[in-house]
Amino acid sequence: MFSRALFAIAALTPLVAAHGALKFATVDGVRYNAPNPNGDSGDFTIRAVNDINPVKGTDNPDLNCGHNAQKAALVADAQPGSVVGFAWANGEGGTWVHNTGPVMTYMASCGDGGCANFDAGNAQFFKIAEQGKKADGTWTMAELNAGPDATTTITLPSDLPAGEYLIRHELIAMQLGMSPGGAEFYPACFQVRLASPSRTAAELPSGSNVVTFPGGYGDSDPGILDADIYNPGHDYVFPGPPVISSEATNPAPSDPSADPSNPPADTASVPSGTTPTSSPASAAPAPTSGNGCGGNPNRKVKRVVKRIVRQGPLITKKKRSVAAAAHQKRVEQYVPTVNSRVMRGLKV
Ligand SMILES: [Cu+2]
Repeated sequence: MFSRALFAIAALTPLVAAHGALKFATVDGVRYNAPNPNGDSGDFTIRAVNDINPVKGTDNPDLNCGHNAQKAALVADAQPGSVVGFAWANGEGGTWVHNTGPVMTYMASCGDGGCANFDAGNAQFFKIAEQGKKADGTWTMAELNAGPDATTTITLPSDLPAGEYLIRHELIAMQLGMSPGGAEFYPACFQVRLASPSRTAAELPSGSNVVTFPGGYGDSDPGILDADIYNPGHDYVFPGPPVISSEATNPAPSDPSADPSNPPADTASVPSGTTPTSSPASAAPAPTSGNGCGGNPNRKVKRVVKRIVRQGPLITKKKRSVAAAAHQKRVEQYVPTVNSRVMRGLKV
């Protein structure tokens, strides 16, 4: 009994550090803490989740707002064009570890009843921002690796009807995304009240701009199943609907960097002040040895990962944590070798 308990703790500890949850959001610099995962859901604006593990599978009901997400009692005040930041923590409240994959943000009207009573299963989500791979080859998600309170930021649209909205913010950690079912989804829902729009338009997006979760993604969609995710020359394709067009989320036509035929990956990114200052030598994805399931897997790792992922849907939750621990051990074993080769410019 005793040794079994010890084994369980030993097996779980690195996993706790490897995954995580939304830690807080900011609106124009005002901070709104998220409830602790599994903790008191109390008076918050962010919906409480009860698990720091990733949501797996695009038909999973928890793809909506996270594991067993509970409605929050409060809403945060926001303005059209407000800058909203998101900080993620690992399972111990420390720095987020994953660095490969998209950061996407959706909104949905909570309707006349307000967000405190709103069932997100019915939410008509439209995408307001997608942030992926940057010109230097690193991902926006990696900015979260800078420290425990590092944020990524987006700008709210300026032309939505006034009212209460769910902001569904999502990281997809893609380090296992080269195999079916490997993508790790981390969704979180933040309840805001949006003041009157700064421009007239004030209609909710509709039609093909709108999706539900689950429903908005498929397991083999580009950007969710992506064999080339670690290929430096690979153009990442975001899953889900297009980003709605608005002054706030698209560069004005006069912007010389704007190219309508090739929208920038960092559509709604604004400087957050927490971007790590990186030397040119660190332009490649940061080595993540000891960081749980991150890193640049080589073929051997890919094979192991493939096998584990294949087992995923068939095995029980308990067995899954054992399989994940085995996967992690193997990744930790191989990633330092692969990274050191990558750093020295050798073939992997
Ligand atoms: Cu993880």
